[in-house]
Amino acid sequence: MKTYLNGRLVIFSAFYDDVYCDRIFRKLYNQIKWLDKTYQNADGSIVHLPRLTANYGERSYNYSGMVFEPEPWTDVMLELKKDAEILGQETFNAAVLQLYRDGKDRVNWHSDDDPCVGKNPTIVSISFGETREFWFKAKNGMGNPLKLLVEKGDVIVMQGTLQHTHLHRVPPENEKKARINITFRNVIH
Ligand SMILES: O=C(O)CCC(=O)C(=O)O
Repeated sequence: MKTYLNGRLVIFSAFYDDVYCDRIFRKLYNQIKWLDKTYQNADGSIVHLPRLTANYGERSYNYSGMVFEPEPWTDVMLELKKDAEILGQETFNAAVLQLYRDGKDRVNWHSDDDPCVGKNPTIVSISFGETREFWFKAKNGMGNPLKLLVEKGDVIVMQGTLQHTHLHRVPPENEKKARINITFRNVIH
């Protein structure tokens, strides 16, 4: 276990072994109802998110003025949620999933400070598949950005004020295979 950013970012490296990771990756890849979401630019053009996404759990997830209705928990998701709740010391009622199909897929700088998860949310992030860079930078521009390499089976706990003080991203990279990330969240309103 390693901590960063004043202990608000905790990484449990290789929490799951390779055999488990490969089995869970295949199940999630095949069972999750992956969505190719689009949004409209200011000029009216339709843009595809540069990754596939899904929402699971008991509560709808509300961000950027859009509401995403969840699919019900699957057995695999419930299995992972149990671990996430132990590591995060929190109960979770929602999950956001990302499927990066290759190195071109990415998520740009943002923070998971959506009002629906309240102040100082604990978010537990679990990754399977390809290793990808995961960057953090302070919203006030202080200090150097932090680059981590997240591998399959790693579990990251983000907590305290982190979502209010920092942004994170998964940048595009060359020649990458697929990666799946799940973030467990507690929606309070
Ligand atoms: O893929 C990741 O590791 C991060 C995903 C993420 O930032 C998000 O779901 O908000």
